[in-house]
Amino acid sequence: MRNSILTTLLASTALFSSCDNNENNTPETLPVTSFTVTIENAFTPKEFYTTGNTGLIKPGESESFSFNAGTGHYLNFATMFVQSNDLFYGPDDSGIALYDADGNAITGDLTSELYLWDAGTEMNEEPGIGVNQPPRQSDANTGITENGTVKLISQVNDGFTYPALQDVIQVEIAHNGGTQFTVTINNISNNASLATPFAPGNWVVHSADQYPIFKRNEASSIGLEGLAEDGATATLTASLEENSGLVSPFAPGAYNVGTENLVFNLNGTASSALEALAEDGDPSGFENHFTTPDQGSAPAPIFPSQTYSFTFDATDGQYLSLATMLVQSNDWFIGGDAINLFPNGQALNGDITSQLLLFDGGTEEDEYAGAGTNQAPRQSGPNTGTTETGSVIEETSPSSNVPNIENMIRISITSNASE
Ligand SMILES: [Ca+2]
Ligand SMILES: [Ca+2]
Ligand SMILES: [Ca+2]
Ligand SMILES: [Ca+2]
Repeated sequence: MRNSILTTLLASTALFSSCDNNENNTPETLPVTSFTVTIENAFTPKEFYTTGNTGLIKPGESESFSFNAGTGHYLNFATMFVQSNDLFYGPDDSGIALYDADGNAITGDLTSELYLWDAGTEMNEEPGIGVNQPPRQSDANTGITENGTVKLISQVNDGFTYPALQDVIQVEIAHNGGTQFTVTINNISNNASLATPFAPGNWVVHSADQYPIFKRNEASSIGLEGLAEDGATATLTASLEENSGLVSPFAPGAYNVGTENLVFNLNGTASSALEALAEDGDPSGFENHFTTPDQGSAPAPIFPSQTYSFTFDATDGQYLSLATMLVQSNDWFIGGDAINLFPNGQALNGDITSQLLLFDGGTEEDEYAGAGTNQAPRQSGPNTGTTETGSVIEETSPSSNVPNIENMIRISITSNASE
């Protein structure tokens, strides 16, 4: 109570004195300015986690691709059976789970999970013979339009005989440790009843109940049509790339206003309060928090386009420090380290995103963002992960899928007139 009376007295004194004559200001009569800070999750929503391409794989050749993936992730891919009109090899529409029910990475031969699919976009001709199949057609997208749906070739009665899948394609997956996998597609069709190249294709890592390339018994997308008829992947690639990438919430965080940063000590050891904030999004060890999204009524993380906001009073000579966990990490947080609230004596106003940095709390070993088993969305409980005995440092080399700060978060500050 005494504090608030004092503040009011100082504020009114300040108002009068600033009206009178600024040169008479003493530290006790500095104007009090009210600030509102808004923190917005600026990630662009994405449907899938990561994606890439495969090239032409001729009989006897192989191609490998690598990616990071976490529990809950699935692999999907498609590559054309070139000696056909619109057939392709790939897993079922919902993909292949990359971890088993116990959370162990899958490894080994995936061939038994593959199928030969008919995209339903071009009338089938006899494989290896048809004049509208890529080795013989006059141009791309040549053939009789089918207006069908994507079906297993075993459910298409076209009267033709196809080489046994296991004589044509063999796909293996290796777990390289951590969250990294390598998939190898082997074209073994040299000794099959019909040898065929595999055309350039697409792969994508996604979540459960997603159908990034096609859906069984539904019409093919334009992108899949290009892949399946001509190995023309540009459209599907553009669509998958636009819809793939890291997306992370930000967790409830902490701030302080004063002459020094009481939230984190750059190059110092993290406090237990900061450790909980950075590893588990728990700011309860700090005096000042922002916990409830403006769009909600209870403490929660903010998802893309959601915001936290908080208001405080400050006087010239004071600084704002804050921290909010990048949830798809082990102990990374985005922070402001003593942001001057009165640069050149003027109250700070506007977008101050450029004053934020990504920090590593130095308390837990880092995994690939969005995939690590010990990161908040996937870990078995708080404070789970390999202990790191480091300092709070700026994280200048995060995993390659982490966007620039301005594509993750936006922070603005509004200063109101003196009270
Ligand atoms: Ca067809
Ligand atoms: Ca064709
Ligand atoms: Ca770390
Ligand atoms: Ca952890």
